[in-house]
Amino acid sequence: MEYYSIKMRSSSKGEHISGHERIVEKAQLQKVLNELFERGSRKDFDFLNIKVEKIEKPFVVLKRTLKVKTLEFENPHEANDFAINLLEKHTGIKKEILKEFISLIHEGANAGKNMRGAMIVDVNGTRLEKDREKGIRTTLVDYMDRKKVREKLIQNGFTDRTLDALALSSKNLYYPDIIAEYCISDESDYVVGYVATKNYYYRLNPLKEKGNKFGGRIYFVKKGTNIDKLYHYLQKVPVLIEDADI
Ligand code: PML
Repeated sequence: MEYYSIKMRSSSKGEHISGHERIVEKAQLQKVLNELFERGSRKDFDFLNIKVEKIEKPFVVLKRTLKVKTLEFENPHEANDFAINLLEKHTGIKKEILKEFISLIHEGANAGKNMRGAMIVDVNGTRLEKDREKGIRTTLVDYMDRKKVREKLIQNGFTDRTLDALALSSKNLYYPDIIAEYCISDESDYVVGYVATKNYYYRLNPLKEKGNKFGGRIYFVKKGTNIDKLYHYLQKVPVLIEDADI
C-alpha cells in the first residue's frame, strides 16, 4: 500500500487561519485534497499551501489509541487541580512548578501569544524545546480508517477535535521518553482539554475558561531525554492508528 502525507495551512495577512494534516492511501488523495482545500478556504485567505509527500519510511502501526476517560468538573479551577495532582503523580514535578507552566499556557506562553507548538518540560522542571516561540509540533499521525473511527467517536458524543487530539497524544505517549501531556485548545470556546498518561487520555471538562483565546500543549519527558531523537520521532516518524479505545 502506498501512503502520502498531506499538510495544509492557510493564512490572511500573516495570521494563521487553518491547518490540518492527514496520511492517506494513494486512492484517497484527490478526495482528501478537496476536503482540505475546503477546510482551509472557509474564511477569507490570502495564502493557502497544500503539500503532498509520499511516505517512504516504514511507519509505526498502533492497534489502538490511549483509553479515553471523560471527567466533568464544576469549573476550570477544579479540573486543573485534578490535572496537577495527576501530573505530579506521573512526573514527580512539584505542584507549584506545574502550576507555573500551566498558567503560562493559559496566558500565552510566547510572550503573551500562543506558542506554535508544544513546550517540552523534563522531570526536573527544565524546559527543553529548541525554540520557545515555535515549540515542537507533532506531525505525521492519522487513523488507518479515519471515517470509521470518526463515526465511532461522534456517535459517542466526542468531537472532531477529540479525533485529532487523541491521535496526536497517542503518537506522543507511545514514545518511551514522553511521560505525560497537558493540553488546552487555542479555540476560545472549546473548553474541554486533556491530560494524557501512558495509558489514559483524560478529557477534562472544562479545563479552561470560556472565551480564553490562549491554548497549547506541554510534553513532560524523562530526565536525560535525547532532544534530537525526540524531535525526529515527533516530526518524521509516521504513525497510523487502527482504532480508538473509548
Ligand atoms: C477533547 O475534546 O478530547 C479535547 C480536545 C482538545 C483539542 C485541542 C485542540 O484544539 O487542538
